[in-house]
Amino acid sequence: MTRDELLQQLYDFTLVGNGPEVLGLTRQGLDMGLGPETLLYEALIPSLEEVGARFERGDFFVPEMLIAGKAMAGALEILRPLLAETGVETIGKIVMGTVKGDVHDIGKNLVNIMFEGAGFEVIDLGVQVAPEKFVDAVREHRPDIVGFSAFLTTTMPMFKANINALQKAGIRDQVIVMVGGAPVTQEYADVVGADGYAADASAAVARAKELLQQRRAMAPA
Ligand code: B1M
Repeated sequence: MTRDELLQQLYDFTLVGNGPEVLGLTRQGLDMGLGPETLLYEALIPSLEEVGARFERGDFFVPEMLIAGKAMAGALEILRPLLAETGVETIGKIVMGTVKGDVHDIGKNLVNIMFEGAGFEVIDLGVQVAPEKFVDAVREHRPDIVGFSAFLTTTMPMFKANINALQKAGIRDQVIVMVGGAPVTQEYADVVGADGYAADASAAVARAKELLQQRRAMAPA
């Protein structure tokens, strides 16, 4: 099988949610020498985008979305150690979670993997995380950054609720707030008062490093 044929098959089997084929092709792709980023950005993620487009058109329903998501999540588990392969020292701590009311976690998990790969310690609170749980985690773990993911226009307002909860607890200034997720924009991040936004996992790492550097440069010696 050629490289292009493998990527096409990986795309097609993800689209129909065939988990065993997706796992097999992911392993085969790695054996062929394809990088984990190639498998992700040239097959797995475009396939899920197409799943979303079909759902919007009414050609796919929730079960199709679910099995495609599961197939992708399986592949991500194989790619995780490769993406997070790192010898670098811990450069910061981040608490991450998908906001209350939202069960999407593939994007968040990918961001976590890239953060780990860049040397961050990641504390993952999972999905449907309520504001008080974020507050408790910030108090307990004292992270440099708290990251909120939201994937639905209806759950994006939880960013503001989370930030309000941090403010009410008197700890808003102790932590950098980053937000992201498919429908989120820089403008929205600004409106809710987040410190940073990124459109994808690699950009999230770059932005986090930037914000951390700024914060540390401003901190009293
Ligand atoms: Co859902 N869903 N879904 N879904 N689902 C979307 C998000 C949708 C865009 C599909 C569509 O209509 N085109 C749509 C949202 C529309 C909107 O609000 N604008 C949608 C909908 C409507 C729904 C339901 C409401 C459907 C229903 O029940 N009628 C329902 C909601 C359930 C709920 O949460 N309460 C629902 C359910 C589900 C499943 C459970 C079936 C499944 C989730 C499985 C899972 O995550 N474990 C699912 C899936 C698979 C999708 C799509 C198809 C794929 C999502 C995905 O994993 N993408 C999605 C369509 C799409 O996104 N095009 C869709 C791949 C992933 C790598 O990308 O998630 O964007 P992404 O993550 C990126 C960036 O966003 C960014 O980096 C990530 C990696 O590069 N990022 C950050 C993420 N977090 C970040 C944090 C940061 C910085 C960057 O800083 C802290």
